[in-house]
Amino acid sequence: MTATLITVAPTGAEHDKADLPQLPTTLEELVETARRCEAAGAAMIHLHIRDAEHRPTLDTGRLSAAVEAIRSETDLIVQLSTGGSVHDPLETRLTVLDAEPDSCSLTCGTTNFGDDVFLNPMGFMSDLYVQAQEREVVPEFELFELGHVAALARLIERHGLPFGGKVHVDFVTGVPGAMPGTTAALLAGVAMLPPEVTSWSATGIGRTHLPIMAAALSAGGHLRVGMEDNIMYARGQQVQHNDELVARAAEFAALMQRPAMSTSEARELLGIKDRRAR
Ligand code: KMH
Ligand code: ZN
Repeated sequence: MTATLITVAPTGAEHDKADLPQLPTTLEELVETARRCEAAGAAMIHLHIRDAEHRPTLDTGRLSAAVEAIRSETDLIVQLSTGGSVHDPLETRLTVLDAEPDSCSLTCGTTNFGDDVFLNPMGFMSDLYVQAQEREVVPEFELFELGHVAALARLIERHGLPFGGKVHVDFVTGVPGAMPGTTAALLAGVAMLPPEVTSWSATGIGRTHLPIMAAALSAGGHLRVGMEDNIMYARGQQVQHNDELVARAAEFAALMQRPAMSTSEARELLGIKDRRAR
């Protein structure tokens, strides 16, 4: 059994700062979150950023500033979301790569997203795939549906392996209207993965957070946690800081004899290019 990659997704694009003041949205809060989550056992951060009014934005200047600040203050792998919010146009989502992250998310198909639709047509996925290859950014393939596994296989067949030669996927389960956050659905997805996949992780939205963590650990997968996905630590107890979720994941992984992976092990696992200043 290998060690466990823990990714923290601290913010997302859906929660409102006004309802959840502890949600990290400013650059200072994101850097502080990154530091504490690294200390608690995270090796990668999946980042969405906000504007001065705490609204989701894909502004290149702000994205670059966040990438640079987290890269200089921590050793975390910095993954930028190219999903943004459901309201972001496809062309703007492609500009995320201009901020030169280590990794980017790449969702493998359109999906229900609560009452909204999260749009990812094949042409957009192909463009993002090829641009990530050209810019030496490692994609993490987000799978919200079983059909997304088939779309991933098509992308690999069309364009070859991603930069770095590894294929890492993340099952995002439990989004209302998409793949449920159940062990059965997760294992069905794992069974369908194409042979090129070298590692997988999983997250469960909301109350599926813990059951999916347990299922992923027992099936050899890695973990994503964070307030983007889940804001409740336990019944009636809101998460106060993302490091609580990372610490719990690290504890659980250690108990399962699969302790949290170091950042250097994670860089190796994912085939990340070293962009750190020396
Ligand atoms: N905010 C969702 C619409 C990603 O980061 O790539 C999309 C999302 C996936 O969170
Ligand atoms: Zn995201």
